Amino acid sequence: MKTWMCAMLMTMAVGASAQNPIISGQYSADPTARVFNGKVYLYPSHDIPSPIEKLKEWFCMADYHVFSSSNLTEWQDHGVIVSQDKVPWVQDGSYTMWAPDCVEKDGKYYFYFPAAPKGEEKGFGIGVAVADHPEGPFMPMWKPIEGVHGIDPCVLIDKDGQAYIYWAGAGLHMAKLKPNMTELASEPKQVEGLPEGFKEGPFAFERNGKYYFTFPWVREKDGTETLAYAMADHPMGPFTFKGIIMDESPTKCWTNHHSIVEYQGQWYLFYHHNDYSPKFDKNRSVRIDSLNFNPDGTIQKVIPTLR
Ligand code: FUB
Repeated sequence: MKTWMCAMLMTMAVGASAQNPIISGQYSADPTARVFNGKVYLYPSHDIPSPIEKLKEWFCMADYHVFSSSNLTEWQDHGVIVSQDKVPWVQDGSYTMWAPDCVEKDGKYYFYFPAAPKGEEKGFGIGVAVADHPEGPFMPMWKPIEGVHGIDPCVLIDKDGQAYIYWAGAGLHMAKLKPNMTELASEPKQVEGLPEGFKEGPFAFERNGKYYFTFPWVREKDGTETLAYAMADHPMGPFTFKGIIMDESPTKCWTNHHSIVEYQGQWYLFYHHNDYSPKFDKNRSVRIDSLNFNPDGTIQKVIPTLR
């Protein structure tokens, strides 16, 4: 039996787990964790073994699930919230529902997700689906956000209510969002002050008046992704590079992708490795570890908990 099949059967029987990886019964990647209504909601990508030849060795994702937990141990799967065949602008059968984000503004939940748009041979757009509750039902907009070409959206809402969107295209980009959360309010700007090397998966957050811009970073030729960060006094920088949050994956998963959230007084790093699919790193699984800050606001390195 293939490795992934064994892993799926085993974890389906086990159900929710207190150990890493935290989601069982399906592959999960690119986890964005958000605290809504006193619970942690987890919006990951959903890796599947590809049903089409073209993607047999690549990422393959047809939909998104959302999970919630109040103790970070037992996770409830609320089921599919958005799927490729229900989004009017997404290319049929493209399996490109990559890393998402979800934020709340004025009682509405905005789910941001990248996918391949209809009529385009290459490239990604970023769309929005809107709901009244964090678990949906989410209603996708008719078209992707104009002016945004790329993957891995992250949205930060500042204390004054201004929302910013960050994404990965050719480089990492950022722009202001209009109050409707679905249109840009400023021209996209490249994020500067970051080191050389491949970067994607931006995640921005605020703590004690400092803005953290965190991102997967390949620091060495032929290396895999580390997680790294920069800091600023404003959501759009200028950012100063600070260092590494997590080293390359011990399981040799080429990608890592993360989010950072405070819950009940403790900060956590959500990220992924390929624990359930050691031989194929495009079938990943979400993990959590505690994350701590130094008194000057810099981040202490996180060592992945193996189990
Ligand atoms: O999950 C597909 C892609 O892999 C994501 O968009 C990247 O951040 C990487 O995790």
